[in-house]
Amino acid sequence: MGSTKSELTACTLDCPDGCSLLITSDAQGNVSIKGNPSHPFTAGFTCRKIRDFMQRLQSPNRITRPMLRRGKSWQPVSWEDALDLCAEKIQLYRKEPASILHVHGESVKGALKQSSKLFFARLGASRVRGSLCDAAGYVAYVADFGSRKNHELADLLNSGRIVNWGKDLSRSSIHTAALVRRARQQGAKVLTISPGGDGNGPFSDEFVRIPPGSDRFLAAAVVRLLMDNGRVTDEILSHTNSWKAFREIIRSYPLEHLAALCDVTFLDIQRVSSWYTENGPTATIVGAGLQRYSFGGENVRFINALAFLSGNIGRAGGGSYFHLHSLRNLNLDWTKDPENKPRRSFLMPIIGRNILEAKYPAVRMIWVNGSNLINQAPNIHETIRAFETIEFKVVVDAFMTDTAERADVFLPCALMFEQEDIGVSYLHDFVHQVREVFPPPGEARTDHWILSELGRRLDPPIWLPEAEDCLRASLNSPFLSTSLEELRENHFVQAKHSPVAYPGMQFDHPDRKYRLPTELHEEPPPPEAYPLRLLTLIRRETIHSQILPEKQTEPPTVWIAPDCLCLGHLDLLEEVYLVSPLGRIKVRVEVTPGLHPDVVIYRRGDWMKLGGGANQLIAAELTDIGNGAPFYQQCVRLENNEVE
Ligand SMILES: Nc1nc2c(c(=O)[nH]1)N[C@H]1C(S)=C(S)[C@@H](COP(=O)(O)OP(=O)(O)OC[C@H]3O[C@@H](n4cnc5c(=O)[nH]c(N)nc54)[C@H](O)[C@@H]3O)O[C@H]1N2
Ligand SMILES: Nc1nc2c(c(=O)[nH]1)N[C@H]1C(S)=C(S)[C@@H](COP(=O)(O)OP(=O)(O)OC[C@H]3O[C@@H](n4cnc5c(=O)[nH]c(N)nc54)[C@H](O)[C@@H]3O)O[C@H]1N2
Ligand SMILES: [Mo]
Repeated sequence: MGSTKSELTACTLDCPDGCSLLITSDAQGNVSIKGNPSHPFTAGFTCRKIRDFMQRLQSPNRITRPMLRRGKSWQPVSWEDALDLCAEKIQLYRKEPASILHVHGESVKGALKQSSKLFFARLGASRVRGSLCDAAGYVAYVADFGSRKNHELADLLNSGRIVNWGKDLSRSSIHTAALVRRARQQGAKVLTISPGGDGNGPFSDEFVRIPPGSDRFLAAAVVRLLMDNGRVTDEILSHTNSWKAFREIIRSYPLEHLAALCDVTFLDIQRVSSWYTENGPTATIVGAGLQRYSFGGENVRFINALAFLSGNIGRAGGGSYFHLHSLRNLNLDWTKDPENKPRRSFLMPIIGRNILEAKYPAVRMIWVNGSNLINQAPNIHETIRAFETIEFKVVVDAFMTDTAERADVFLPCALMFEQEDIGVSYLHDFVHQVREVFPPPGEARTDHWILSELGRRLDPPIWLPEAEDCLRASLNSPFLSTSLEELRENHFVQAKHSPVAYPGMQFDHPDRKYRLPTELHEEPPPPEAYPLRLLTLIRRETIHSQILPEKQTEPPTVWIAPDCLCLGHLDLLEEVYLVSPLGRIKVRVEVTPGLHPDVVIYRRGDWMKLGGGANQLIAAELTDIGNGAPFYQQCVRLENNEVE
């Protein structure tokens, strides 16, 4: 019998909050995971995903031995045999290194996690680019501001008004939600703009409901009103170089037309306008949902234009918040190939099509770590077809996911709390020591160990730096002043950044000026047979597709509005299918008040093999900028029986 033991570590899930954690194991072996009470940002609380994480580490469905495909079944093999086979295949394919494709997902954050990129860069293998997450929004910000920076999040406490454009505060970031709550206690007011049906009720004073994908028209309408009322000052205009072209676009749209495009009243436009011009300063929070559209980048750029032209950028209490780059505070030069070999790249949002079309050379081997790409990228069946053309497929994971299922070799990885790393966040500026609190179970190993062992088997070998050296090199950043030893001692350190982004409206373009967007595209109407928009949103209790198989027992639930037109012809007591031109999924329908009538909500990440997999229905396309995935552009219908 041991005694109670507490250890500090940090979360490496793909979540903005990146919590500092206190893990306590008692004498009976019970483990509790709590937010670190002495961490300035985590402030002693954390979310359900973490509190339940031991269930994931200890799941009976977790796989902890390497396995080799034998026809339709799997055969456990030793690490020796598994790695020898992988080495033999890499030797074969490296004659044409572009025939090897490395897919590294978004799911695990951390410095050491980046070492797989170095391994495949040294091989000269093909890589992925673009993103399934926030690329359209991110690139939109860079286009506007010249870089991607937020105010320190606590600056929300200096705001008089906060406009939340579609971030689900109740689910996606509980620490942002807590700060918004505190700001409201101090008198700030919050307006949420979204298609409704989200968890923002308790965090908002007012709402404007808009149809999906129409934010840019609402923002443009408010700008038009500001212009018409002479509210755009010369002082602000002196900080941009693209006013004339922008003004022409806005002038070419009458207010009534813009109002019709986002289905709001003149009063709504006035209301949003007052939110940006009275009782400020006004902070703008931009969610990731509204950039998952064909014109997702444009949606974000028009919102930013409104924040800028109303004088709410570059000042305390103002600012426009979006995801930051999670690795911005580290130095990752060590992940670059010293020889800088040329590499072919594949676009993540259209990866299936890209693989199928690849020639000279075709993709012959794929290595996937930290990604459930078949489940999470659009058009599952195309991605599967692409997988099937690849001769040798390796998936490093801990569960038999929709992706792992289709591998030739499955390699079991260590998970969070089972490996040392440096933790980062795409929201706050703390950098954390991540401790190995539990030894990896069975034969599970870290990605770094796996690739180091594989590299030494190659001829010529590929040597990865020791794990400690990767961590040390990562800390050698202009934003940090800590050694690895100090970080291990102190558990976290705060990177140095200005608390207000772009003070004095000095932007990061070479001429220091802000860039306004110069195009505004109208939204194509939905095809007649598919009148509803499919919003595949996050779940509160899990991250992405990391849902335990033992918990996926029900058919997926979808939510529609009480005034959804489809209710006229749908019998909810019969079987209901969610249908797009790409396929159909049997679902359970629930009605939720407040949701826009043109919307179906599906909480994403459940597995196709267990009856889920919304990406079966979603077409693989690209967003206007940034090579993101316009998941929410997808139109669908609900029906009882297949229409011939
Ligand atoms: N329909 C639809 N799909 C979407 C989106 C959407 O809006 N709509 N948005 C998406 C967004 S925001 C994102 S960020 C992406 C996320 O998509 P992915 O990056 O694919 O994320 P996960 O589903 O979490 O899959 C990660 C896998 O890595 C495994 N894993 C965990 N830790 C480790 C480790 O240390 N090593 C290795 N080798 N594996 C590990 C997990 O078990 C899991 O199976 O997909 C998105 N997909
Ligand atoms: N619990 C949990 N937390 C997570 C994650 C998770 O899987 N689970 N994933 C993390 C990751 S990687 C990401 S990217 C973030 C995503 O976090 P969010 O940005 O909150 O992401 P989504 O759920 O994709 O979409 C959020 C909201 O967008 C709104 N929305 C949809 N379309 C529109 C539109 O056209 N206009 C407006 N104004 N609003 C719209 C919807 O109302 C929805 O509530 O969350 C992170 N945090
Ligand atoms: Mo994401």
